[in-house]
Amino acid sequence: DEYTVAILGATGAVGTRLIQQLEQSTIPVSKVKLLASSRSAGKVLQFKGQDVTVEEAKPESFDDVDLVLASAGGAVSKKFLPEAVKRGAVCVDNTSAFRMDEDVPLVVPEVNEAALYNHHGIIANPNCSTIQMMVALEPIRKAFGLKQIIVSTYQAASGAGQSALNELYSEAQDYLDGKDMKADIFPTKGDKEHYPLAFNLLPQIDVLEDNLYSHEEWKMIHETKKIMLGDMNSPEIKVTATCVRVPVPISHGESIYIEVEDKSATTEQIQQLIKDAPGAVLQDDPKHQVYPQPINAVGSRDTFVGRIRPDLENDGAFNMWVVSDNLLKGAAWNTVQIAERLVADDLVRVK
Ligand code: A2P
Ligand code: 11C
Repeated sequence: DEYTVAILGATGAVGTRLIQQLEQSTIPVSKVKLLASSRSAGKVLQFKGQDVTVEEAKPESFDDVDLVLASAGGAVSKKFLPEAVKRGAVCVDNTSAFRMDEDVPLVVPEVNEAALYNHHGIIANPNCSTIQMMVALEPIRKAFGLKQIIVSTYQAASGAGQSALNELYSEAQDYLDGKDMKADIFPTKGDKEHYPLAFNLLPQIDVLEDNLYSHEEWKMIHETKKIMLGDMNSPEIKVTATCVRVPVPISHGESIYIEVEDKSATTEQIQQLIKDAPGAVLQDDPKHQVYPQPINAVGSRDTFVGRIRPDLENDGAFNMWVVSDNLLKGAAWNTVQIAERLVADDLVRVK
């Protein structure tokens, strides 16, 4: 079989990577449709060296489409993906629109690929900061059990999209030129106040909710439970998160503290688990100052893990540092990887 694949949001920070990851994937593509807003209609992009004209997304755009890869924002997915499913397409959605729906699998292939068998046309790709944490922690959970996760994130500007990344660059330029920095997007587009990110840190990603957590923090808690335990409210693993935007263009960093069930676990065993884990790379050699860094992770599909060390005060507890390209494993690659599994397992059809 060959597939007609539509990329919704093809001109965005994730969309351009979806094109590239699809080009490099094992999926046999007979035709690619690049969809965006009316602003980009007529723009010419390339797929495998061929020109493809971007079209404005409409319900009819999904006639004869087999597979949709979506990253144009939650509202756009809500509007178009049910239309695509109605027309027989299977959608892998990189937005948060459907992640917590009961009949929508939320998948990191290294953790819960089997959940794909229960799809009803839409499969959700988790939030970028959740995905890289899952790649690092699932092998540890399987071997030693997990009681608690305490995570602090250092999230790159590109997580908020191409225009946000552009804002970081222009703020940095203005700062170095001695001008006032203009902030219109960070911490989050729709909010009342805006603050510069360049030469700064913003402890707000997405909106701040009434429970005093940001929505990004909420996602890390509940997506983790749905992916690892199949229940977004499971009490089995306790998770708490602090999410911070840092003036790094690409690749999220995470400081993760875990408490495992099996207190016999050693640092060496955890290092070996990471070495053997699919999608993970151990970069952990303190004697030679080797540890993951965002600038080295850009462009890689892998999740890099280092600084693994036992808590000196609590048995069965460890600290570690995890870095991955938020636009690839955190978004475009995980989405295309899910699509590859759907193709390999003959799941590109709606029940
Ligand atoms: P456009 O370039 O036409 O605005 P990012 O995450 O980098 O901000 O990118 C968002 C992506 O979503 C872009 O490709 C953008 O297209 C697309 N998009 C935004 N609004 C819509 C819409 N109403 N319909 C289809 N695509 C949209
Ligand atoms: C950020 N994690 O870095 C967000 C972006 O739920 O898919 C991804 C939002 C999402 O701003």
